[in-house]
Amino acid sequence: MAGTYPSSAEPLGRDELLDCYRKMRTIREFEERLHVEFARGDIPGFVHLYAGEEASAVGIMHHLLDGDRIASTHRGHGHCIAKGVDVVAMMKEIYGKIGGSCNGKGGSMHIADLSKGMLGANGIVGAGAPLICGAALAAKFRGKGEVGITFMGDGASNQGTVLESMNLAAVWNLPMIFVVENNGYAEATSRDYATAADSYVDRAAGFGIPGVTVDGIDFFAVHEAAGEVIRRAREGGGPSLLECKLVRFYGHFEGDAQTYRAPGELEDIRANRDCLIAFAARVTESGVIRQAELDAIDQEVLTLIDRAVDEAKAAPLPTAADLLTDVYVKY
Ligand SMILES: Cc1ncc(C[n+]2csc(CCOP(=O)(O)OP(=O)(O)O)c2C)c(N)n1
Ligand SMILES: [Mg+2]
Repeated sequence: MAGTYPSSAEPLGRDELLDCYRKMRTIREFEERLHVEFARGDIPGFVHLYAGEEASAVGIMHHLLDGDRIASTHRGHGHCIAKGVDVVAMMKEIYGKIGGSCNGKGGSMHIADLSKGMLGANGIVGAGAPLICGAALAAKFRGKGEVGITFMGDGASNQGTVLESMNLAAVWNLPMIFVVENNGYAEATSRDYATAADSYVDRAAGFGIPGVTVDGIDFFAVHEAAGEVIRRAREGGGPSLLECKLVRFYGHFEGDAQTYRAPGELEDIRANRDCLIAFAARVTESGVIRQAELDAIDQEVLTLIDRAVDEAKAAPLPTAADLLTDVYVKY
C-alpha cells in the first residue's frame, strides 16, 4: 500500500477489509491455478505453493509501504502478491517469459521487485535474515521510519544465518522483524523432530529480542501482532520475532507425494484451518461485509488469474541475445 503508515491500534475499515480479502483470495487462486498448470508440464523449475498461509503474508504486509523491505523464501508467491508485485508479471516470471518480474531469468524462486521493496524470493534457506540486517541497517541510517522483514520457515529458523542475524539485529538495534512461518514441516521433516525448543519466543529472548506467537490462520491476530512489532521497529524500539503457526495445503513442492502426512491430515486442515473461510465468517457474521461482496471479489480474482495465465503462455521466451541482460548489475 502507499501513503502514511496505518496505526496498529486503528480498527480496519470496510475498504481495508475488502482489500485484505482480495489479496488473500488472489494468493489462493494464484496458487490453486499454478497447482493445475504445473501438472501440465509447461512451467520450468520447482514450484512451492503458499496456499493456506495467506493470513500471514497479508496480515503483516498490510502495515507496510513500498519503502519497507522484505526478504522472502522459496515459498514466496504469497509474500510477493501481498507486497504489491504485479500478478501478471509474476505469472510470466514463473513461466520464464519476457515481461516477467525478472524478464524470465529468475522463475518462481527468484521473483523480485525492488520498486515494491520485495528484495526477492530465495532458494537458499535462511538467506533472507542477513539480507534484511543490511536493509534494516540502511533504513536506520536513512531515519525515515522504514522497517525490514525477513520471512522464514520453521526449518530455516534453525540455520546459523538466522541465529547470527538475530544477534546482529539486537546488537545494532535494527528496525527489523523475524517472521517464522511455522507450518510444522521442513520438506518431509516434522518440526518437532528437528527443532529442540518449543518456543521461538524463548529463543528470541536468548538474544534479547521480544517475540510473540500467534495463530497464523487468524488474519486478525496476525494483523494486530504485526502492527505492534512493526510500530516498535519504526519508533526505534529494535527487532522483534513474530511466529505464525499455520498450515500449508499442498506438499513441500509440486509433485511431493506427502507420504509423511498423517491419514486425513490434509482433509482436516482444508476443512478446519482455512484462513479465508475464517476471515469470511468473521466479517460477514459481524455484518461489516456481505457475502455477495466477497463473491464478487472472488469472480474478479478468477478473471485476473485467467488473464495472467493466458498472457504468460502467450509471452515470448528470452532468446540467446537476452542471455546476459538482467543478470549482472550495470555500474
Ligand atoms: C541452505 C539450504 N539448505 C537446504 C536447502 C533445501 N531445502 C529447501 S526448502 C527446505 C525446507 C525448508 O523448510 P521451512 O524453512 O520450514 O520452510 P517451508 O518449506 O515449510 O515453507 C530445505 C531443507 C536449501 N534450499 N538451502
Ligand atoms: Mg516449514
